[in-house]
Amino acid sequence: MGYNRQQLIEAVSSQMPEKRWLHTQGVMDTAVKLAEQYGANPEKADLAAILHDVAKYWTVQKLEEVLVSNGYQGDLLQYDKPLWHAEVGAIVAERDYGITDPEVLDAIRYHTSGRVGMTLLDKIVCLADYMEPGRDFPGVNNIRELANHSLEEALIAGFDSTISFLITRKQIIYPRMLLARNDLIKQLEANS
Ligand code: DGI
Ligand code: FE
Ligand code: FE
Repeated sequence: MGYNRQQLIEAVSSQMPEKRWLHTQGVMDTAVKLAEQYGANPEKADLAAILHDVAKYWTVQKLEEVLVSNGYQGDLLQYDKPLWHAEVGAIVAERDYGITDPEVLDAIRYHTSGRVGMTLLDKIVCLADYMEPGRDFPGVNNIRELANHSLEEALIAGFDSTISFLITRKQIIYPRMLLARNDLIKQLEANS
């Protein structure tokens, strides 16, 4: 318990290859900037970003064991394994690193799929994960442009890109991501 920021950084970076740590640093910088721009708490954005991919390189067996041993009741185990590290990240942030702030834990938990009713911090961490400077996929520059004026529009473009990618690869789409995307569109309509 009681890890300070530097200790967290050491603990997290030691569990991943260099390139993933560089990605994490990009997410930290981007999430802090977005938090300042959109009026969220930058310290919370930084903390969630540090931890968001902590379990990315854990084995499938370990991820499953954490979910099962923590009595996980959701539907993730029926969906693809690349989704599991987000929920496990939130569990280990609390259990192993003493993070208690539910906003930070949720931003980690929903960073891959989003959810209906995303908080400002959820949106910032999820979007920072899409647009950090190291990301290079078709459409990423459009997402960065959209982020200058709308978190929701940028996130929708991010989810659309993931969904299109999964469709071209004939992969299963986690329904929560579709629900999160639809909810963001409703939020935009409500504000227009
Ligand atoms: O962990 P990162 O690579 O930084 O980013 P992420 O947490 O957004 O995870 C992205 C990975 O998860 C990527 O390989 C695509 C995959 N993914 C995201 N949503 C879905 C998914 N895979 C499947 N099969 N279904 C999904 O709905
Ligand atoms: Fe991730
Ligand atoms: Fe990430």
